[in-house]
Amino acid sequence: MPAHNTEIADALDQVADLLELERANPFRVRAYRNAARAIRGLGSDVASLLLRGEDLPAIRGIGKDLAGKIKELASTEHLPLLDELRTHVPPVALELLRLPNLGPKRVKMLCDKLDIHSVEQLHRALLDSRVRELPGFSTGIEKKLLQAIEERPKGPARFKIAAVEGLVAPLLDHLRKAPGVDKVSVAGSYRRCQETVGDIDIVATAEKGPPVTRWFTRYEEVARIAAAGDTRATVVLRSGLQVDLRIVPAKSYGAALHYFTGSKAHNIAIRRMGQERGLKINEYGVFRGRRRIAGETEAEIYRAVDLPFIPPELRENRGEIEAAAADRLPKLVELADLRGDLHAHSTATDGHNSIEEMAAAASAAGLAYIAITEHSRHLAMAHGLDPARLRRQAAEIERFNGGRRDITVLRGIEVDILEDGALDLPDSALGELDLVVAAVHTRFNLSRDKQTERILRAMEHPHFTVLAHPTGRLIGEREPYDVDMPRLIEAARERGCFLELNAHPDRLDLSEVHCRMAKEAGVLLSIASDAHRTGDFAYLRFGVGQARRGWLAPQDVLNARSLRELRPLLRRTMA
Ligand code: DGT
Ligand code: CA
Ligand code: CA
Repeated sequence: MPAHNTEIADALDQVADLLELERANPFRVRAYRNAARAIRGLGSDVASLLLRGEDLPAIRGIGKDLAGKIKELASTEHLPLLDELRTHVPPVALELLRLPNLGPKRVKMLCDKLDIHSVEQLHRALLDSRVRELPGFSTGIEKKLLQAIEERPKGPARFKIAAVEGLVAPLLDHLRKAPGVDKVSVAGSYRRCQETVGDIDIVATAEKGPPVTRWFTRYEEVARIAAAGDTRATVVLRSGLQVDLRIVPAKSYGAALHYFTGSKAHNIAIRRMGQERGLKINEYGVFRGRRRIAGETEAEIYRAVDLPFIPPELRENRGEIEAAAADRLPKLVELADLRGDLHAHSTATDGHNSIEEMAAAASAAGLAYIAITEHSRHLAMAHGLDPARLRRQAAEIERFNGGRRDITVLRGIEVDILEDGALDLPDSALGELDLVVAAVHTRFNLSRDKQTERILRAMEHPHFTVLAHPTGRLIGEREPYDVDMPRLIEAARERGCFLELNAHPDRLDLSEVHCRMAKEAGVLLSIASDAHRTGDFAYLRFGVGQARRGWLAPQDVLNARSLRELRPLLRRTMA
C-alpha cells in the first residue's frame, strides 16, 4: 500500500518528536521536521511519482539517507526506524510533548519519576501537588499545565475562518478607538486566509502601549485575561477564541506585521536571507549592525532581501520565496475577478430562496451569471429533482432570463454520482442543461481504488462538467473520502472538465494543495458558493482566500470567465 504525502509527513514528524525525546542531535531532529513540512506542501503525490519510476522532486535539505527513508515510507507505508524509536518511549510521551512548558526533558522526568501513563494521570498528579516537587518544575508550570489540561476537551481546538470573521471585525472596531492608537491590523493565520485558525494575532501602532493594552483587555467580549503588559496582551474571548495583541511604534509596523503574519517557516527563511546579506531581521525592523535600515512597511522588509512583496496567503515557504526571487509570483485571483457562480440551490430542493431572489442577490453581489444546480432525485432528503421537475424548472429559468438584463441564470443540476459511477439522471435530461455539476453524497467509505474508479466513471459521462466538493470533507467533522486526487485531476485535464473549489466555510473543498496541483495540470477550478440562501454568495470570499493559498490566478478560475468565454468551455467536445 503506497502512502499519501500527509501520512509520510506525519511519520517524519513523529520521528522528529521521538528523536527529540531521546535528546538526539538537534540538526537531525530539524532535518526530519523540514522534510515533513516540505512533503506536506508538495503539489504532487510522492508515492505516485515513485511508482511511475520518477525520482523524488528536489527538496532542499533532504539528503540521501532521508530520501531513502521517504521512499521506504512511500512504497510500504512503513518505517522500521519509527517502530524502533517507539519502543524507547511510552505512548503518552508524545501526547505530553504537546502540552505547554513540557519539552523532552520534563516529559521524561514525568514518565520516569511519577510513572505517568496518561494525561489523566498527569492531571491527578498536578492536583495532588506531586509535579511541582520534581526538579525543573515549579508552581508556575503546575498552574499552566492544569489550565491547559482542563481547557483541553472544550470545543474544537481550531476555529473555522467564518466563525472567526464575525468575532474579529467588532474587535478591530473596538481597538481602532483605543487611546493613541494609529494602525490596527490582523496578522497570523487569519491574515494568511488559512481555513482554520488557532488564535488571532493583532498588530497595532501607538506611541504609548499601556493605554492600548488596558483598552483591549476591557473589551466587553473578554472572558479571561491571560497576560497583559505594556506592549502585549493575550485575552480569551467568551467564544473561547484567544487573541494576542502586540503594540509597536510606527517605525516597526511593517516588521511586526511581517513577523506576526508568519508563517513561521516563511519568517525563518526570510530571516536567513537577511543573514546572508549581513542583516538582522526581527519584529522591530531590519538592522545592519545597530542601524535600522527598514521596518515601517512590509514592502521594505522584502526589499531588504531583494524580493518583491509576497502576498500573505503565499507565505508558507512552499516555493513562494524562490518564485518571488525569479519574479514568477502568480498574480493571485481576487473576489472582484469572479464573474459568476456555478453552484446554487433554490426552494425547489433544499434552498431557502426562489430563483428570482437568488438571481437578484447574485446580481447585487456583482455577478453576471449563476447556475441553479438543484439536487437530483437520489437525494430524497433534499427533495431532489426527477426529469419532469428538472424540465419544468428549466422552462421557468428560460422565462426568467427573457425578462432580465443584469444577470443570466444557467440551467444546471447537482447530480448524484451513484455508487457504481453512474449519474442519477438519464442522459436525455442532463443533455438539455447548460452544465452538470456532479457530486458524491453517499458511500464515503469506499476503498481508495473503488472511490477513484467511481468518480472516474462519472467523469467519462458525456455531460459531466464540474466535480463538486471533490473530497467531501467537512472541516473538523468529516474526513475527506479516500480518493486518488492526482488521477482525478489528470482525468479532468484529459476530458476537458473541471473541479470545484466549494467556498462554503465548512467545506473549502478542494484543499489548497490540490488547488495548486490542478493549476499545475492546467485544470480550471470553479470557485462556487453552493448557496442555499441569498446571503450565501458572501461565501465566495472564503473560496477566493483558499484559491489564493493554492496559487490560483484569474486565468486558472472557470468562473472568472465572462459568460461569453464560459459557454464554449461548458459545451464539452466529447465524441
Ligand atoms: P495559528 O494561530 O495556529 O492558526 O497559526 P499562526 O500562524 O497564526 O501562529 P501563531 O499565532 O502561533 O503565531 C503568529 C505568527 O507569529 C506566526 O505565524 C509566525 C510568528 N511566530 C510565532 N512563533 C515564532 C517563532 O518561534 N519564530 C518565528 N520566526 N516566528 C514566529
Ligand atoms: Ca494565530
Ligand atoms: Ca498567536
